[in-house]
Amino acid sequence: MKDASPQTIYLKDYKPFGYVVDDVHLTFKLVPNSTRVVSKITFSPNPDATDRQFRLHGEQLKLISAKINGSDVSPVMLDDGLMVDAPNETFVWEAEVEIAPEANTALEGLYMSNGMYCTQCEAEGFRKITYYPDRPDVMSVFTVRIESDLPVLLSNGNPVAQGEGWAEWHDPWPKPAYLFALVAGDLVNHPDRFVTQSGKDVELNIWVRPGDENKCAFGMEALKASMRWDEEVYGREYDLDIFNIVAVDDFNMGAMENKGLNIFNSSCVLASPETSTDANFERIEAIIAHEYFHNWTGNRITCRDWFQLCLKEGLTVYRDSQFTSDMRSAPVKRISDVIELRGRQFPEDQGPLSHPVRPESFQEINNFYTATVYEKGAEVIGMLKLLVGDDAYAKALDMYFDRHDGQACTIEDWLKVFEDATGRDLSQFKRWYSQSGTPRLAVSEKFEDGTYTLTFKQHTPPTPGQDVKEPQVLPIAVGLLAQDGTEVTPTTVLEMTEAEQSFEFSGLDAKPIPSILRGFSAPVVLERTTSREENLFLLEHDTDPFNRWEASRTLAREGLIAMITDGVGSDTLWLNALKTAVADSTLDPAYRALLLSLPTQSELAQTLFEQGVTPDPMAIWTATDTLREDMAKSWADILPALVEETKVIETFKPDAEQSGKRALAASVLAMQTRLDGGAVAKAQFETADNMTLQLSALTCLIQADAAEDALKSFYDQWKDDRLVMDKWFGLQVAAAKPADAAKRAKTLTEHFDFDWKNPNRFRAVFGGLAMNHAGFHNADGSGYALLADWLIKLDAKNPQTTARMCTAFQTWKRYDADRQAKMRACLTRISETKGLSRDTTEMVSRLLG
Ligand code: 0A1
Ligand code: ZN
Repeated sequence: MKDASPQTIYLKDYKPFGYVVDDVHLTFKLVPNSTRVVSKITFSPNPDATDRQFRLHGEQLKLISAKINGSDVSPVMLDDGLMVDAPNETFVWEAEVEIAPEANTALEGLYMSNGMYCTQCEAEGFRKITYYPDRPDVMSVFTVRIESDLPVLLSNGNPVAQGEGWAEWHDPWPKPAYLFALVAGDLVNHPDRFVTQSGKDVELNIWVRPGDENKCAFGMEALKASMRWDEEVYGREYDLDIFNIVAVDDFNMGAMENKGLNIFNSSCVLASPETSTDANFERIEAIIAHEYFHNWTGNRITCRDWFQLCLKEGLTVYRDSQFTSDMRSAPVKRISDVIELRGRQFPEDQGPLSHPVRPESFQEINNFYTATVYEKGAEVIGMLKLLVGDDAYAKALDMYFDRHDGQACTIEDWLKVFEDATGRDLSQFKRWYSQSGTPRLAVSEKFEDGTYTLTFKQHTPPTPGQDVKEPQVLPIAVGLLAQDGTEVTPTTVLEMTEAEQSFEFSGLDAKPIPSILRGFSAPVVLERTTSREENLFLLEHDTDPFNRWEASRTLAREGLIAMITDGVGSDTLWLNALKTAVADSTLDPAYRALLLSLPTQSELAQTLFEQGVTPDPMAIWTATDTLREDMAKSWADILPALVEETKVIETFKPDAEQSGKRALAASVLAMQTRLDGGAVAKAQFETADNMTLQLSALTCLIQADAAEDALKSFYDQWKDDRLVMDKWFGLQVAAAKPADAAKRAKTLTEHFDFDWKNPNRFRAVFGGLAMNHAGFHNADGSGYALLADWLIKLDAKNPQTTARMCTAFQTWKRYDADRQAKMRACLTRISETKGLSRDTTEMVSRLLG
């Protein structure tokens, strides 16, 4: 059993395992509550290890028998596994254990979902399947036999044989246990084929529950596009005869890159125009790519230990964002990524959960699948590429694949490759992996005798366990514009390494207007008081699409802050400038939709907090609402043309072009709804033939308090579609008026279809509540209390999802004393729950600091 007594594991304590695994044979006799797992594993002494203790991980297993070289042994049973005397030479370990997949609600190890057996072994789930050295640096070839009456029996690698009630699979590529997978179920497949660069014919399948087979085509196209892209851009080819994807309804995360057998949360693979929004399609394409790209960055080259998680995740997120940029629009993808980074990673890095991209200790590794490891980890790769240049990046990656194929590696190995490929010393750059917190970058400027000087000062505030920070390497992309809007200095990457550093641009006729941190070239907070005029100028003239958007975003944020703190009205100068840009039909509609998005209410709360003002969630909500109202009123005259321009008459396609139009149309509809009370939205809701249009109309109707009938008819139409019902549950809470959000969430938890043990459904309601900033932070504390009640309830069934959802409280120290006291009380109440899981215990204790 996992127990709640916290035990901290440190990076510095890494030691290799005493044995290597030569091969693994597993036989599964599948029975819902008494599955037998028979293992036969060959171990040999590890020449790189000194400690020859033979200790295997194992949790929630009933040991039936254990043998070494054919003779029974009696291991010492431990809390987290077993230990036994083992020979100092090659030997065969055999064990039989019994497990209960049907009773497994934690969704880790082998579990059941709608009658289907499936596995989730990352990070440490394999130890719930059998006794094994469940650590990523122990890699082996696996042969698996599955015995079950279910018609489809899958595991990793290639199929070797099958008969009535059994199947055998062999994976020739050595892998760590976290990449093991097994699926057994009554499934149907969407098949296809892919011929690799070198002419290898690969069978592809997406396996789903009967009835879902019409929702696989898009995912299959995304898979083939990913396979082609990885060949063309990274020179990486697929390496098995078959690639299977399985959709599962009950899954804690998005998807999992098990070798040759990816398992997906059904929400991240199933798609159809009627049931999925454009955003769903884009996300599915990205996740399929992400999991596929892991075949090289994660599987062929894996992590030595879990502290190195960013080695595979940061790089693979970086690769999937490159893929999306290539498939769609690069500026739109960059802006969307930065919105995400600021929305999820910055709050994490600026609060009690802040940790380095490569953490140095943990209690429960599942708590470190974070925005910092993933998204900041990807930013670090992007900076590295910017610093060394595209050619050197390609050379270093080739060297990485050549040098480390088949190995379990560290960040040191990764950086060494770049050092060897470029001759650079990356020791200072490495601080990006060890220092937590978001650096703040102040800028001042000077113009004298034709020379323009930019002086930067960097500073990172203290974070838990790290009071003092050293200067980091910051690539700062800068361009200079003349007063007439022409670019006098194109984008130049300045490499800042000191705490304070100046850069000169000479030979200029007049003082230029700088465009700093183009493309968001480093994940920092830029502290620069740019005048309103200068931002308006950049909104009109910047050649860098990111900074053009950023100028508008800054004006929006500053305008909203002034509305909140000084009670002034909306910034009409900005509204007019933005109106011109939004009406400009030469600009990509998707980009214009992003120009129209306002800073989130949580982002405004953080800005106020940093300015020493205690954020009042209701005041933030009101200012945002007022601004939206003013926007609608003052733009009424351009709406008809935008409606015309964004109409899609062609057959639905979830591509960049159509989805961009629909994204802009959704913003336009929101404005129209403010003007007409919902008439156009109602008509759109009734005639929509795709989920994007249906849902954007429903959102508007909810916000206009005119959704009662629509919600009912939506329910009637979609009550049998789990994924669409998740939207129905989530939207009602996320889009509710602040005073109604917690009440609405509570009512929905009493709904017949509220299956709280399904992570997607639980997240729909409570993720929706956490997303409703003013609703969650309602002064009466009802949002906090409701979430705490449910987290306590869920923890007993599913610790992983519970712990992740505790992050809703991560910004608690921003708010007033009364709200802080209420949130602290909730966290304390959770922490005092009897039998609380290790996952949630660690999370809550970090949150409480
Ligand atoms: N490696 C997967 C994500 C993942 C991580 C942990 C899981 O269970 C604890 C499940 C999936 C990815 O990056 O997609
Ligand atoms: Zn990943």
